[in-house]
Parts: sequence; structure tokens; C-alpha cells
Amino acid sequence: MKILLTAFDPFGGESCNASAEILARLEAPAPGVQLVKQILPTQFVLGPQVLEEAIRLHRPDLLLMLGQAGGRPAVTFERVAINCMDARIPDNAGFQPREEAVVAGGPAAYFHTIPLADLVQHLRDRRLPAAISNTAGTFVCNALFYRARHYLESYLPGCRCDFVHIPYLEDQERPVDSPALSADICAATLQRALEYLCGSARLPEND
Ligand code: PCA
Repeated sequence: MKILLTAFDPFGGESCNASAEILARLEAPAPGVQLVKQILPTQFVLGPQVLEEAIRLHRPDLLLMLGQAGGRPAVTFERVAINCMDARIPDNAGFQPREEAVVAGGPAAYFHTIPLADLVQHLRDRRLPAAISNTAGTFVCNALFYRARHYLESYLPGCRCDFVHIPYLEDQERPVDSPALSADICAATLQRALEYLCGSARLPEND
């Protein structure tokens, strides 16, 4: 089994991106599982292009894309990607689309293709700070998620896929009133999610 994990570089003038910090900490969840990591540029055009190239190269069974969502209090697993780009700030290439389609003529939205509710319940049962999110926003993360699903639909339909937003990390510069989680807790949440999605989560009696 092969997992492709992506994260983004810093954006919006920040010096770090929580998603890249967490990506660096994740390990293959079981023997025989190959983990491929890829940092993507926070750009509407180049980000998805680099991702599609990585999908073609690695042909993963599972694709989890990570991004930072400063202000959220938990690790959020996204339910849906919408066909809309509406940027509050320019991306790292200076592109700031307003009310534009991610894919002209594409469907209004794509859902995740993982056992989302069961996964989040599994994590919460273990006191890990996970939640379902019903919006990935309208910036680069949503566009990447949409483009990934659109591409996988025709190119690699068996590949399961979701987008995960990571909150600010405690040791990260952030607005004074923003919630944050420790990197250890975030990484543990993602690591357990990988185990669950690979069917390798330990049984409760082994916990
Ligand atoms: N978060 C942004 C883009 C890159 C990132 O890490 C977003 O939520 O769209």
C-alpha cells in the first residue's frame, strides 16, 4: 500500500506552515506501507500541477493533503471541495481569483472518499482533537482538494482521498487570540488517522 501525503509552504507573509511541520513528523503506519511526502507551493496553478505529477509518478492508494487553517481549534477532516476560488489574499504567485471556477464546467462539488465519520469518531474516542469540517474555504486548499478529486475521478478512481486542515501550532507565531494545538498532539492525531485508514489501527484492548 502506498500513501501520498502533501503539505503546503508558508503563505500570507507567515514564516512557517503548520501542515509542513506535521508532515515532517509522520511515519509509515505499518510495515509494508510506503509513505511518500511532497511539499506543494501555496499557488492556485502550480500547487495542483505538482500534485498531479506526484500522483502520476507514485499512483497512491491513499492521498491525504494537509494544509493550515489558523483559527480552528482542532484537526479538521474536510467533507467537501467546491468549484470556487475566491481569495481574500493573493497566493504565493500573486494570483488572487475572485468568484472563479476551479475547473470551468466541472461539477459544483466533490466529496471526500474516506470513511470520514467513522475515522473522526475513532479519533475522538481516543481523546484526540479531531472534527469534521463542512468547508475547506475558497483559497488554495479547497482548490487543491477539488482538483485532486477531479483528477482522481478519471485517472485513479481507486485512490481514496481527503483534505485535512491543521490549526496553528503552539510554538508558531499567530494572532494573539487564535487557538493552537501542540505539534505532538497534532502529529499523534494524524498518525492515528493513518493507522486507521490503513486498517492497522490497534484494537482497543491493546491501547
Ligand atoms: N492553507 C491555505 C492554503 C495553504 C494552507 O496551508 C488554505 O486553507 O487554503
